[in-house]
Amino acid sequence: MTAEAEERLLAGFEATIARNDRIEPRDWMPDAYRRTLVRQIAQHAHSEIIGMQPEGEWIGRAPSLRRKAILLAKVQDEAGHGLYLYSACETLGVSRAELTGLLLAGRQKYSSIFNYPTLSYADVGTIGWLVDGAAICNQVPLCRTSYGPYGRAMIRICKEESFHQRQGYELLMTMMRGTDAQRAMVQESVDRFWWPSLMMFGPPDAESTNSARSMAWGVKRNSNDELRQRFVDMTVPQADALGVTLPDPDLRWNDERGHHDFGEPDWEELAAVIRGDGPCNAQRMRHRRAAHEDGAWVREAASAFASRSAGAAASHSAEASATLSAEAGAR
Ligand code: FAQ
Repeated sequence: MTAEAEERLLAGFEATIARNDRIEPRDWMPDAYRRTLVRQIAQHAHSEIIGMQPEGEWIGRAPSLRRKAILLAKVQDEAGHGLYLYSACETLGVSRAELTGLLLAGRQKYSSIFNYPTLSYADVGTIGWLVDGAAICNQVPLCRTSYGPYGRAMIRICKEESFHQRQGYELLMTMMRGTDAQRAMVQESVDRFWWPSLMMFGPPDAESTNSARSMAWGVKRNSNDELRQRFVDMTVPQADALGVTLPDPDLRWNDERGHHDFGEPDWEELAAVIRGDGPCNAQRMRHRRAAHEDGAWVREAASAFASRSAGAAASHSAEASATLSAEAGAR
């Protein structure tokens, strides 16, 4: 392609972004835009699939049939979110198998939050309330992301995440109306998950290496710090209604800013978890690898079935066209 032709394509791409229109899979896009999308969407997809582990551990230990059914449905929804996101990524020319390979080789990431253990059943409620709550804050603006397939996947995901958040809140509210031991279990769980939930939004803006470019392209619509603030402002009244304390002595309303002030998360801890040194990184990856290996026969069977069906369809259509030509010849 000539440099002039490429400039024309780039100008068209930039005009689409400036109009806030969507880029679609067959549109021309700069390689760096494609790479950014693959990086972010794949990381998001891997997070949904690895995110099934911490809560999944409690399916067999749910305290009632009702709670078991709710938890099963939630964990299954997360698998669905992963699949929509892998499909969105496939429209950029990279297959789910390749993305899984990159995750297993440690060349792609997943969210830090899933590297923390779930120590009590209250954690199921806290994950719903805080982790899905943070996910919603982060993901509602992504419904307006500049890449069409990602934005459309996010609409459905956000509806389901809102439902998950209410489910978690309802579970915690039920426990808070129970015994002293149940209330203490909720508080202990909130104490452990509060700071890691704030870290889900990524490093502070000044250290966020991708934000400026992603925001200029309309991939991200808000900065990490803006969304973190939105989450804190949204969550404080919910904590009051629930009757739990958020473990931050610096947390207070600031009249002048019209927002809550809050303490600094431990950014060293986030860096360590992203590096692979969090409490459960090794366990999560071990489990993901084992699940991938155990699933090999399903992938083989599905591929064999697909190629047999494709072969049958091809010979059926060859037979049909031979019949048509024979009939045409006879006429
Ligand atoms: N964990 O320059 P930035 C869920 C990495 S889904 C791990 O600020 P960016 C549903 C980042 O990749 C949760 N790594 O990066 C659910 C980058 O490294 P790279 C997942 C992190 O992309 C609920 C480097 O640090 N959600 O919860 C994290 O502009 C319950 C520098 O960071 C999404 O993926 C982190 N927390 O902003 C499921 C949402 N933060 O890639 C089950 C979509 C940063 O250059 C149960 N993603 N890093 O090597 C996003 O919005 C963005 O990618 C951010 C990071 C905001 C996560």
